[in-house]
Amino acid sequence: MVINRKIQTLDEFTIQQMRDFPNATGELAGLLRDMGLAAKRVHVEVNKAGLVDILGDAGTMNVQGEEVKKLDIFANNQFMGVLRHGISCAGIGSEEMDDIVVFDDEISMQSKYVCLFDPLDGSSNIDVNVSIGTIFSVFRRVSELGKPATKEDFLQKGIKQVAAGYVIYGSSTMLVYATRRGCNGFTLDQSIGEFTLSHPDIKCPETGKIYSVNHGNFFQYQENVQKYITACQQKTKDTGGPYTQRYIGSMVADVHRNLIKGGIFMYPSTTEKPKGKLRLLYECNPFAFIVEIAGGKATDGKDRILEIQPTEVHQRTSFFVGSKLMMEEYEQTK
Ligand code: P6P
Repeated sequence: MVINRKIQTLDEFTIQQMRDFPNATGELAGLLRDMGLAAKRVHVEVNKAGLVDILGDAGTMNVQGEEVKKLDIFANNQFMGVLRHGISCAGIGSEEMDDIVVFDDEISMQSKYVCLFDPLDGSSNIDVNVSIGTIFSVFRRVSELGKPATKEDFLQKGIKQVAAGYVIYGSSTMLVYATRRGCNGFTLDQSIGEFTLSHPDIKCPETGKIYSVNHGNFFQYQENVQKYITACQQKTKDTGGPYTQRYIGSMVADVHRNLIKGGIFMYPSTTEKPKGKLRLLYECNPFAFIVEIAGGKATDGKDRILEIQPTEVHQRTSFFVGSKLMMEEYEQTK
């Protein structure tokens, strides 16, 4: 019987992926579905956030008499909650939590995976209605199953990720995730309340004409970075340009646009932030994995992001990510 599935939901897609791997236990597919469920709940709140008068500011009571939580705390609780109550995750690391949170119930301790996430990146942009996002990274544990997850499970090189993804709460809400089998995008169809496959097999264009960087920090950047930015500004039709500068100040939105259209995103180290601003484990590693799977590159300005050995959960790094040829042009700028 041929079933004509024009619209494939995230759940159907992850189950199909399992069918292609008969020995798969379904834990990773289950974890990804859990992330999709939390994302739908966050989507609802993010899209109400504009109605502050009804909802009230964080810390106040809303019209229903419920305490209004800051959206990033709300998002954190949603993602941590679905993972804690699922059967696929032994613990989490979050931008909102000082240290890792180990799930020490029997079922969670048997789980193969741990997850790190930034539950709501760019949340300062909510008040001005700019797109924001969730970023997540999944590792297979290195510690013994049946026992509590350990710090070593989280401090693995990015190359060891089994999956990584993000949710962008924008003009539409999309969930994009990558495994070694490819990178796929799902758009939330609110008429059925499901993420549906809208961007199959995403490939990052080998080159592009968009460069994304905060020009306000220009004179704090290292000389080679300044030279590359100036070269971008000097591009003409004859030298592969002209380039356009696009910087939203919300990493998920900037990197998503460049992943789809081609481009380079840079958050270099500065004199004020010599180690960079962005977090390695739950911002740069996941995007580096996603963009590499899609054919792009990601470095800290010198070394491949995915080869960096983490030493702490919240460590920062400088970050360059995007189209392969644009990244190589940057790397050749001395
Ligand atoms: P700046 C948002 O606060 C964030 O963490 C990323 O989403 C974004 O790319 C970056 O900081 C923007 O930082 O210093 O340019 O405002």
